[in-house]
Order: sequence, then C-alpha cells, then structure tokens
Amino acid sequence: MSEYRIYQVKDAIAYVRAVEKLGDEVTLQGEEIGDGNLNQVFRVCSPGESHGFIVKQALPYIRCIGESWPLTRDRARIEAQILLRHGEVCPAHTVAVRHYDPALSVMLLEDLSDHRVWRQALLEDQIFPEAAAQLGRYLARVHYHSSAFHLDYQAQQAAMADFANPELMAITEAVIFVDPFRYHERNNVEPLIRHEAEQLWADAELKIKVARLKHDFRTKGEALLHGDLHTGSVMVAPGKLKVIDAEFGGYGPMGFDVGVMFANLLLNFCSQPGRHSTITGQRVQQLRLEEIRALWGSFRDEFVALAAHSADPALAEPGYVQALLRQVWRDALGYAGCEMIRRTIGIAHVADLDGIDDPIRRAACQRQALALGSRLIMEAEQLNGTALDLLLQQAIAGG
Ligand code: SR1
Ligand code: MG
Repeated sequence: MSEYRIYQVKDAIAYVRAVEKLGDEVTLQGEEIGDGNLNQVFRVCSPGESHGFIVKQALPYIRCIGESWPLTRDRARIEAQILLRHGEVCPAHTVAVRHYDPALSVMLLEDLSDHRVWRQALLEDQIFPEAAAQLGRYLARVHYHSSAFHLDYQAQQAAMADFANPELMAITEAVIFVDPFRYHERNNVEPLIRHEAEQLWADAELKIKVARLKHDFRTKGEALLHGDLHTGSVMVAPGKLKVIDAEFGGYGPMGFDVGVMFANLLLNFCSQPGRHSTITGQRVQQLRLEEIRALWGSFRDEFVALAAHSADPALAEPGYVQALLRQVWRDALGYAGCEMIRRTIGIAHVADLDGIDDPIRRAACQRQALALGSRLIMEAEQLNGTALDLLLQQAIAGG
C-alpha cells in the first residue's frame, strides 16, 4: 500500500510512468496547473507533445483556505468512483479516469488540453453552440441511470451507501444554504453591496424557502449528482464537451445539478452590463438565455426518452415522468437562486462578476445577481419556461 505524501512534480511524473508502464527511455516533464479551490493538479507530458496526462491529488485541507480547514482526502476516491460510474453511462461527456490510488488520494485523468474551461470561453465570448444541449443530455443520462427509474430498490440503496459523501456535501450545505443567508465570517461581501446583503439576511420569507431547498438537498436522494456543476467544471472544444471535478457528488435532488448550471449561466448573464456596451451585452445575454433553454430542453427530452424504457411499472405510468420533471424544474430554479446568491456574497465567488474591474459597475451587476437569485427562490413555483423567459427578457431590457 502506498503511503500518502503531498506530491511534487517529480512524484506526479513517477506516478504517470508507473501507471502507464513507460520506460526510462520516455522523457516526461510536468507542471502544476491547478487553479481550483481544493486540490493540486499536474499536467505531465513528453517535451513537445501537446497531449499528456492529468494527475489530480486531494490535499488533506482546502487549498484556497489552507491547513486551518482540514478536509477528508477520501474525496479523491469518491470523485474517481463517481466519474467512473458517470463515464459508464455517458462516456462522451465525462472525463476518463485511467487509474486511481485511494491511499495516495490521487487519480490519473485524460488530458483535455485541447478543450477550454467553459467559464473562460464564455468570458471571452467564445460560442460553443452544442455545449448546453450536450450538458442536458449528460445530466439526463447520469441522473436517470442512478435513479429509481433504472435501479431497483436494493441497487439504489447500495449506490447511495457507496457514494455517501458526508464531508463534502456538508460543505455544500454550509456554503450554499446557510452562510450566504446570514452574517458569517466566511462570507465575502463587497462594501458597495453590504446593504443588499443585509436586506437579504433579514428576509424571513426567503429564508423559509431556502430552508426547504436545504432540507430537500439532504433528504431527496433522487440521483447520483455531480454536485458542483458550474461552468468551471465543464471543458469544451468544437463539438465536444467533458464534465470534470465531481468531488462534491453524491445522492440528492436532480434539480440541484440543473439549477447550479442555470445559475452559472445567469451569473455570466448578470455580468454583461459590466463587461460590454449595452447592445453587445444584451446580445450575449440572449445567448445565455438560449443556452438555458437548450440545456433544459435536451435534459427533459433525453430523460423522457430514457424513462419510456424504465423497468419500474409504477414510475413508467404515463404522465408521471412529466409531473416529476415539472418538480425538477421548480427545484432547479430554487437551487439556481441559492447558487447565484452564494457566488455573489458567499465564500467562493466567480470570475464573471469579480473580474469586472470598475467597482461601481461590478456592484450593479452583483445587485442584479442577488435580485434575480432572490426572485428565482421566491417565485420558483410560479415560473414556468415562458414566465422565466419573460423575467429574463425584462432583465435584459432593464440593463
Ligand atoms: C470552501 S469550498 C467552496 C467551493 O469550492 C468548490 O469549487 C465548490 O464550489 C465549493 O462550494
Ligand atoms: Mg471543483
């Protein structure tokens, strides 16, 4: 059994060499490329080669905070197993895990250097027209195959036990549903929007809705979620899309994954007045709106198509899947609202908003994110697709 140590570049190279059975005649070089909140990530390749290997290692603490916030390294095992499970049912859109070592908390992943992080691509106004629909299909496939539509009772209970992820999902609860809705020292509130944050902390009706969403997140184990499906967890290339970074995954409500992605598209939407002239910003906002429509449309269609083959005669009852999807939509809007708020005033922000240089314009965009997030939470029950479209068109017209 290998003994845990924090990897240096040379360790990542040795790991690749051992797993891939590469002899000393093969020269390898590596660099640390991690820019996420939690782990270290190395890229290892031969000199001059554009394609290599990715080595991801969990540290025993949260990287962006430091050793003061210890965190289980077992998250690497859980992540590798989730990616492998999702890869079985959606290989086209799940990063391939070539190997993992639970003792070293390390895994070897396919190199996606020919892809870009979707968040960065969106910030540079690059368009990947198929990405949203591909993501919808990915979500439908990974949710369906881990749900009661596909697994019998015992198999689903076994999966829930296998993929239990209490430490990471407790962090999600804290940083998405708790801290952003009250004063907490972990929050990161810019002075110009302090007033709006305090208004939100005092909003009892909003907090009751958030309590429901949090409670459902804990108790509604519908499917094996990715658990952190923001635009930084998606790599895109022309015609191609791969989802990475599943360490926050576990069983939960399907609307959570859908809603987190809606939110991250909407955070980009809200950032447009701070990034572009009015006309250009409005054009980009329309693109984000189309992506939300495409994502939901492909998720819904794929899920309905898969459910037609469900082995469970009760769940296959005509009309049930449509009723379920209406609830997933409402859940998604509520979770989208929570994600928008936490990415604006919580511990972990997004570059879409924080990258706006001018503090006045940044604050205006942040205010819109808080307002839109609150409306999604408060009005989720009433907002069907047409009503959401209208709400967003009003936001576009209002700047
Ligand atoms: C303290 S961890 C904060 C966030 O980083 C990760 O990227 C997840 O989004 C998590 O919520
Ligand atoms: Mg991540």
